[in-house]
Amino acid sequence: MNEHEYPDAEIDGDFDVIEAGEPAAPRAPAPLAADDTGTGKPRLCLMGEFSAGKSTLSNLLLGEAALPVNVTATQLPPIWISHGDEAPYRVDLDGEEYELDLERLTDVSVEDTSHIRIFRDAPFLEHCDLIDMPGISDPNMDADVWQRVLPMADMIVWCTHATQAWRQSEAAVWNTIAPGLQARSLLLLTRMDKILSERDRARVVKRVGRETKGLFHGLFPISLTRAMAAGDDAGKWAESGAADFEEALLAQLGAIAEGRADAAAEAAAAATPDRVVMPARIRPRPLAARRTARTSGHDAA
Ligand SMILES: Nc1nc2c(ncn2[C@@H]2O[C@H](COP(=O)(O)OP(=O)(O)OP(=O)(O)O)[C@@H](O)[C@H]2O)c(=O)[nH]1
Ligand SMILES: [Mg+2]
Repeated sequence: MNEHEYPDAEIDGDFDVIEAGEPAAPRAPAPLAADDTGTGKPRLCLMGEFSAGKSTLSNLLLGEAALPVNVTATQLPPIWISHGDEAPYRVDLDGEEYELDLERLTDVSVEDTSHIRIFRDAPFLEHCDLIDMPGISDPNMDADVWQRVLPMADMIVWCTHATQAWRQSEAAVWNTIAPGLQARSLLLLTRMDKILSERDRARVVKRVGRETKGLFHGLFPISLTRAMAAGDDAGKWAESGAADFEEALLAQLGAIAEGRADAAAEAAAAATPDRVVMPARIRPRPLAARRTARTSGHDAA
């Protein structure tokens, strides 16, 4: 919680606010999707209702606008952003890849596109791949558009609009998410700056905390616009709610990456006995064979 901006939520012992504790141990690394091009990093999906702040959050994390500004108001497929400077491309529903001119993103057919891959040199992308999803209940957007990318997620940051937070439509979608993935994910209450009284801010945090208890690893109220405007001002960054959220997010991504590393190490360890046993089993044979041959030779001599 942010002690500068939402003190009530901390002081009043009545509040049932979910705090981020130790990063949840990832239960199993998500299987790599067939069309994964494999950076090997955890994949963080940004989800929520349309206009909840997903793309603003993506820009905040990257420190730059991921896409040209002229396309922000258009219907876009999931935008999968990885570290690097490769050329962007579009992946269709069969996994075929096509060159893409980002200035002509508006021409992309959402129905025929699984996702768009773009690459940025942002330090945040050293921790994970970021997938900016279209809104879940956008009336102009079929649910398939985000559902087909969802199996690739290792972690979700769900953005919910503080002034109308955690609607039934959001809860209904969240119910379809695997419990292990839920437990690794964070809930972000965006647009906290739109709630003017401290009491009302505390109230919404309390209510949403209660309604989502056990469904997320942590709940974080934030003003994305104030976080954007904070620049290098650490006080303003913390006041916006961004500092606490960033810390929890990086801890979760670290835990997921470690889980993957552990799983890879376990797989390697499981494979090791075969590699050790095989030569040991094989080696004596030629030795035995040579001895037999020598023996036979000696015997023969
Ligand atoms: N005041 C305020 N405005 C915000 C905040 N977060 C996002 N916005 C604004 O809300 C509008 C929509 O934000 P986006 O980031 O585009 O939302 P989105 O979830 O990506 O929307 P879709 O991709 O259309 O589903 C933009 O004008 C943002 O500037 C916030 O915390 N406070
Ligand atoms: Mg968006």
